Order: sequence, then C-alpha cells, then structure tokens
Amino acid sequence: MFGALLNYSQKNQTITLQYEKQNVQLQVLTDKIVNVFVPLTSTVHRSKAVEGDKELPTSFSLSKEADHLVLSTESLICKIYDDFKIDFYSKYGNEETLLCADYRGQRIPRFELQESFIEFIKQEGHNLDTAGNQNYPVQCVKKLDKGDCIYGLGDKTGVLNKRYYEYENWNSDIPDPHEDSFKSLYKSVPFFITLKEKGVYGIFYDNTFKSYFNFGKENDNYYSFGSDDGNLDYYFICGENMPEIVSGYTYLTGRMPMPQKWTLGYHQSRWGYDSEETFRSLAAKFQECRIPCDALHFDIDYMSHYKVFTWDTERFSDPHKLISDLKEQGIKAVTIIDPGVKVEKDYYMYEEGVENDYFAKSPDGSIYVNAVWPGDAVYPDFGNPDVRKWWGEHLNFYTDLGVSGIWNDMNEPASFNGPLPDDIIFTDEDKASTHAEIHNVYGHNMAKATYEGWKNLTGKRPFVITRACYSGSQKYTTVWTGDNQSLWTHLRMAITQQCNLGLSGIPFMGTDIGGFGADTTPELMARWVEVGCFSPLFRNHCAKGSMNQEPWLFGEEVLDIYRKYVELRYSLLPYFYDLCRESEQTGMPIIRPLVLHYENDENVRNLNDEFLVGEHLLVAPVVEQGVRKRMVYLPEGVWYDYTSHTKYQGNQFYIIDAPLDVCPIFVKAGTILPKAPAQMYVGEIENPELILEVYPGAGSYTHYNDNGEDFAYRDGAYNEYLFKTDGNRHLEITKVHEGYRDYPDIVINYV
Ligand code: MIG
Repeated sequence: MFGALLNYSQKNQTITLQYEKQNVQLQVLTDKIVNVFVPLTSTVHRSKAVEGDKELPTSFSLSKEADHLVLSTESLICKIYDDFKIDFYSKYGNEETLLCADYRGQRIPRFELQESFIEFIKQEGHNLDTAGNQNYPVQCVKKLDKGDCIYGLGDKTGVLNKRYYEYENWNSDIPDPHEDSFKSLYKSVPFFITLKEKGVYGIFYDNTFKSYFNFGKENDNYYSFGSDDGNLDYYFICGENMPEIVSGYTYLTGRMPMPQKWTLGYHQSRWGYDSEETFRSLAAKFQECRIPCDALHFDIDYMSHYKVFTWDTERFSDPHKLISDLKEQGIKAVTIIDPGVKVEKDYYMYEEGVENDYFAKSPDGSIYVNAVWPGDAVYPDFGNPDVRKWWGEHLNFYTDLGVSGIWNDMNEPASFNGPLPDDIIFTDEDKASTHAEIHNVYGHNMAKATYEGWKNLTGKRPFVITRACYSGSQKYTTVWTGDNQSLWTHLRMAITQQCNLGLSGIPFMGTDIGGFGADTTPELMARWVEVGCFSPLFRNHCAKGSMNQEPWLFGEEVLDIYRKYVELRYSLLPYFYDLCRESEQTGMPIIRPLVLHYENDENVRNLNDEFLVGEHLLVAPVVEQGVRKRMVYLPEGVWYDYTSHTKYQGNQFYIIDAPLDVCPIFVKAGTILPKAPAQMYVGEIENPELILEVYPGAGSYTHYNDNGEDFAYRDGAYNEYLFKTDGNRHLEITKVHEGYRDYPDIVINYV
C-alpha cells in the first residue's frame, strides 16, 4: 500500500514509521489502547470525540524482527509488518492470542450484480445496491474468524450482532419506516466490538466523513471500514472482557455526567400539543389517572412561525406562568430547539447571526439557505466556538421562562430542499471545513453548545436530548432513536437499538413509546410501556397526524397496565440513579445486552429479545402481537421472578407466562435492590426512605445518593453506601463516603 518500510523512530510513546510513500504513527495510549494514525489529509488528529490528552504513562517494549516490529505492553502485542500490515494480540494469562489481523488475501465479493441487470430491474422501481467492489480512499480491511460476532455502531437498525451486515455513517433523517436493511439513521458512532470464540477487542474509527462498514457481507473472511476522505485514524482497544472494551472506549471518548434525578421520571410528549389549555389539561389528567409524570415536552408548536428562541403568545398567553404552574404540580417543561434559523428580516436570531457571520456559507461566500419548518432557513455553524457560545447564551430565553431541558431535533442536519451539498462551508474549530467533514458532527456540536450554555446559565446538570450525534456526544447529551413507527417490528428493534447504543458509549437513550408515526393499538401501547419503562429516557411521543397516545386513551385495562409500569419505574429510581453513577465512572451502559456480562455463553451472542438493566435485572418482554407466553433464556446462576419470587436455575430456557399485564422480569440471586416509595413525581417526597429488597444468595451492592441537581457531588457532596448480604437474612451497611444528608430510614425487605 505505502511501499517498503524505510525507517522507524520512537519518541516517548509514539512510534513513527517511514514508508516509501507515507508516514504512519502508532501511539501507545494505555497498556490496552493503541492508536494507528495515517495522516492522509492532516498531520494532527482533529477529533471531535476525543478531548484532551488521553496518553497515560505506559511501559512497553519495541523491537525489530526480520520483517516486522514488535510492540509489547503489559496487555497486548502489536506486530507491525514492513508492508504496513498490523496484527494485534492479547497477552492475558501469559497466553498470546491473535485478536485482530489485517486481511492479506484478495478481496472477493460474494456476489456482484451486472450493471445491465441493475438498470433493467430499476425500471420497476427496485433500488438495488451493488455489494462488493467497495473501495474507498480511506480504508482498512481486517480478518474475520469463524464465530466472530460484531456489536456496537450506535443506533443502527436490525439485529444485535452486526456480522454479515453493512452500514454507513451519514446522519440521516429518513421518514420511511426504519427497516433492518437501512444503512444509516440519525447517529454516527464509528465504534464496534468484535467478540471472538476466544477474546474480544474494540475498534474506534475516528473519521467524520461519510463512512462505510462491511462486517463480512462482502466476504465471510474479512470485514472493512473506510471513508470518502479524511485520515485513517483508529484506536485498537483490548481488554479481558466486553465491559473492559466499553470502558476503554469511553475512557477515550468520555462518559455521561450524572443526570438530574427528575430526568429519570416519566415524560409525556406529542407533536401537536399546541396551546396552554392542552398542557394544563394534560397535567390535570395525569393527576386524575394517578400516573406519575415528571415532564411535558413542547414540540415545535410552541414557537411563533417555527422560529427558534421565540414563543407563540397567541396560543400561550403567558408561557412563564404556565411553566411555573406546571412546576408546582411537579411537572417540568422540556422544549424543542431545531438548528434551522428562519430567514426573516428583524428576527433577532437571524439578524445577529448574519451580522456576526455565524451561518454556514456557499463556496461563493453567500450565506447558504435551505428550508426546514420555518421555510427558508440558515444553518448555525456550530463548529465555530463563537457560534456555540452565542447559541448557548441565548438559551437564557428558555431558562428565564423556567424551562428545564432542551430537546435538539433536525440536527443531522435535515433539510427540505434536497441535501446540503458537500462543499457548503462550515468551521471546524480554528479552520474552515466542509459539509462533507462536518455533517456527522453537526448534532454533536449543537449538543455541546446547548450543554455548555445551559450549564453556565443554570449551574445545574443540563438535560439535553438529541437526535443526531457522533462518538463522544454522551458527554453532552442524551438521545432518542428518532421517528420510529407504531409497528411491532419497531418495538422489537427498540431492544437491539438501545443495547447497541449502550455498548457504543451512549447510556441514556429512549424510543418513542407507542411509536412516533402510524397509529398504535391498545395491545402495542401496553407492550411498549413494559419495555419503555426500562429506557433511561422514558418518554411517550408521537407524530402530529397520527392517533393520540396518552395512556388513558386505550381503556381501563391498558391504563392500569400503563400505571403499573410507570409506578414500577418510579420504585426503581434509586437503582437507575446508581446505574447512572456507574456509567459516569466506568462507561457501563444502563440497558445491556446479555452478551455484555455472559460473553462466553453461546446462547446470548445473538439474543435479540431480552436485555439486562444493570447486572441485576433481566427483562424478557413480549414484543409480538397476541403472545401470552414466551421463551426466556436465563444465563448462569440462580434467578428469581421479580413478582412471584419463583426460583429458576440459569443456563436454561423456560416457557414463561406473560399475560398482557406482565413483562417477565428476573432478579439475580444475591441482589440487593434499592427502591423508593411511590411518588407522583421525583421530589414529591422531600427525602424519601430507601427500601432494600434483598434476594437470597450472597452479594454486595454499592449505592449512591446526592442532591440530584447540580455539580456539588464533584466536590464530595454525596453519600456512598456498601451493602453486603451473606444470603442468610443478614445485611451489613457501611457508609463508604459521607457528604450528603442521610435517608430518614432504610427499610430492609428480605425476599
Ligand atoms: O420532521 O418537531 O423526530 O420527534 O416530533 C418532523 C416535529 C420534525 C422530528 C422528530 C419528532 C418531532 C418532529 N420532528
């Protein structure tokens, strides 16, 4: 590829290899992470995902063999051959295991279509893509072994294990029902984990241009990743197990900061809630139906003519009063903000942006205009730090009204007048850039602007939701999976999508409960809340023009089921909060595929319809119409049914009853589950007691608590408790850290 190796040199932890046609750098970041950098378009990394210097002092050795260099850390060996082929080995238990080898053979696509046939079949409207012959200017091809499974890659559709599928990273707003065959959705997270029969590794391919991933669809013997432009810049991450890979990746790209507690409550939303009366009656109805609720979302209908940073005061006579009245009932307001700024004389966001040169431009230097909801609109250039600051400061429009969180939409960026051309000029921090390079990080930069602005204005932990994002966005925002539909296939997909997002470093996510587009049914509503109550972002949302989806619209039975699962969620809030803490510290997701903790169990490598919440709860929901019993696989150990407390031996399949009001949930033996008393919203009880549900078996559990609002915990204002049970109805409580008020009581319930 680059000719022969002429020379190599080492400076601290960076090794520079001089090939005939190209210099290459390898950097040892930790004993488990090595970066491979081929500076094709810029001499330095221009990462949006990795912030700050991630190199830790690491001892390693470097030696030259006949035809390769050997780089060896405590955990891995990297052999760099003189033809720039690289092989990575792990070194666990004094055993060298080849994990990841560059592919050396010919590329042989498994099938190719003739051009003439493609033309012919297109006449009927078929949309054929030619697999194979996929060569990109930036590219890497690696060996696949029998049994390799591939996970991650963010919010892609389809099954959990991505082997045999191909994907693209190009943030896309596609209104059609999301199909398994879609190659892109709203987010670009170029990170994946390869689980082998023996061993596991991760690759983070840090390139923001349109990128391609072919995980063995082209050929069973290799997989490839590549892009249209940019550098070949990837990180090899090894570890003893999958959690260590996730932790390595989030070490690099950052972890989710603690959210405010209320954000873990229930949220109600709909595109079309368009007046003050609507919001007031919603709040009243939640009270009347005794369904806890922490937030109502204001979609684009609150704005005047879809102008961001404005409020329609005809339909909302006094937004400030409305929002504070809602807050008195415990309900927080979350407002949507799209990036597109309406082109309109005397509209302050437009005028200020024009004056300060804050919008993206055409190559001829004029401001680039496309269209979104407000009609003709321009795109704030969020890659420019001044634009982020400007946008962030203007958020005081919302904080002054008492708004509690911001929902960023349309930030792929979406456009109604055809896609933005690749050569539209944006800024990448300190240099001019193009839409081709910035597209996939547009949402990321917008979320960053929102997070930083909100934090400055309020001093509280910002609550941001975004539709589009990139690797590392978890530092600034939560996500939702965009416009799903009221389809059973989309309820099924909610599981795999959320599991893969979690493995990709993004722990706080949710799907639109009930489905966004199309019309839901009572049964689908019931089954969706049974899954959705475990999503960190627990939000019912749907589209204007589709059937309303408030919980009380489907009859008594569904309302009771709905209430049961919202109440379940509120009772588990201390557990969810602990999982957030774990996520901030280690990068572990909240919703987890079983394979994350049981990677050696063949039965879970392709398990698409069960998931874990933390390590202790296993959820096996019904995601099929009409089904009232389902097969459940329980991995090794002993498990207890959450409701009946029936005991099950793991490593077995069971047929479990699941009438419409039952979502099968299992608790691992030895679990000490922290729970809260019932509340209509977070904080209704000023300082609720803690309830510990102690399951048979020995175990220990770390519990965390703080004020749930600001950053005081970073200065030590939190409590941490260690609970230990020997399995004989005995519990030991140790306070490991004290910096916050105590519980009025800790109630212990033995199962
Ligand atoms: O093109 O703001 O995904 O949640 O309700 C539709 C209206 C624009 C798309 C979002 C959806 C939101 C809707 N938006």
